[in-house]
Amino acid sequence: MNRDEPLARHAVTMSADQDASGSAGGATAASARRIAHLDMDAFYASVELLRRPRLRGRPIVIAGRQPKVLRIDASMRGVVTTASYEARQFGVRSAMALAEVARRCPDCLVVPVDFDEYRRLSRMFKAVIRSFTAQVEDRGIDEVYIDLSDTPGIAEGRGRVLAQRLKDAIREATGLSCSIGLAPNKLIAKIASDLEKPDGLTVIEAGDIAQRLWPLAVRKINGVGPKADERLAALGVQTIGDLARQPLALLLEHFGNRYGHWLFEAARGIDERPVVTWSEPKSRSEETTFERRLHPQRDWRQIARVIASQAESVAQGLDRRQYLAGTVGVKVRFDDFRIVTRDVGMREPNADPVMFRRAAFEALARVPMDRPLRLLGVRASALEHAAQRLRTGGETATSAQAGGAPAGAAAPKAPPPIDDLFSPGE
Ligand code: TTP
Ligand code: MG
Ligand code: MG
Repeated sequence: MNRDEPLARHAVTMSADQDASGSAGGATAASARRIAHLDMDAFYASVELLRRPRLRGRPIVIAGRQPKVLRIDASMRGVVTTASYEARQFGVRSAMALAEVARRCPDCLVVPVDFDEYRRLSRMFKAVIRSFTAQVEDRGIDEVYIDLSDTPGIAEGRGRVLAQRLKDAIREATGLSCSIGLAPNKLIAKIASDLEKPDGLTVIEAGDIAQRLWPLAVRKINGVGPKADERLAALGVQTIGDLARQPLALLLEHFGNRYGHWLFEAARGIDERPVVTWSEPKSRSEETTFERRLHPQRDWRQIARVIASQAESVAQGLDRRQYLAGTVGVKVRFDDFRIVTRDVGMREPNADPVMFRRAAFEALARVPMDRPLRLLGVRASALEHAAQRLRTGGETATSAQAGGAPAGAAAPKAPPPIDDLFSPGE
């Protein structure tokens, strides 16, 4: 098989969106659950202070890519990723413009961002948590949900003992502090972890809801954004307690069926979402960036070869993991950085390299090739697990079988002529 020599970079991605409303692990009774939300304190800033101990105690913000630490000045552009707690005393916050920081806190220092280091510490603290239990749901670089219901020691001191052990182990391994909220579900745990930051440990049980949650602003509920907050304020609802006093009918009238019901339950601290320890992949893709520009006509054979090989490889990667795709598409980036994508729906979800190749060529034929290009990619989406399709009685049982030769998929639409130029194994 020909190599596609001018490759600069080649990337394979299986990307997943975590879906916390899935049905995994819903067996435990809601009342019995002990769910922790753990969030690192001033995460990027705290990581920077680990290696710049002389800055401890000073107001700092993390922003920009400049080579060194600078004193804030009103001419600086950009926004704050996070601020140390010392800087927060001046009202400095995430997402604030540096010019505004200069006004509020003229002594603030600006430390450059180093994502690699934050990712390294993120992996480190999550590994510590996983040494306690595998029931961990990743929620981003500095936070997780943990289902501690079955973790040994959870019964001691309403769970405080175990939560403190977690905090101590993280501090020992990383030098960083975190805040933990421990509650019967994710909704309350998330609110709780924020109540005593930094270095907090807050336990809320079902019986504490009225006393602990109801005095708080409705905005503290993760899921009440600025718009909902505004509309609730118009109804005279400021606190979670105010919300709990609203009749269901009124909430349904103003917020619709889904969100209205959700608000009604949230105010009462009801949330049955499980801690999801794995995430269902949503797509798989391969992309290749070329060192030289490819001409849409002169380099057509190479373009076709790359697309064919990417399509086959994406299909094989899915097949190995027993996934089927309902959609296959291509991505083209032209030399002016314009990106065009085109998707083709499969008649039946499958992971058949031949079908993928045809679909990818069909998609490619829809891309107006009016310029030289720099990147080609194939992406499969609308994924489903082969086993799921068998369970739900998908008629294409044969195409869903793992590992075997692809079979039984519906007859393809007429493929573009280029398709037959490149049979597998050329
Ligand atoms: P957060 O956990 O929201 O904030 P934090 O850890 O800095 O502070 P807290 O003690 O209140 O938890 O976000 C985690 C990191 O994500 C934060 O350190 C920097 C980054 N981040 C941004 O880059 N932009 C933002 O707007 C926010 C909110 C966070
Ligand atoms: Mg944090
Ligand atoms: Mg966070």
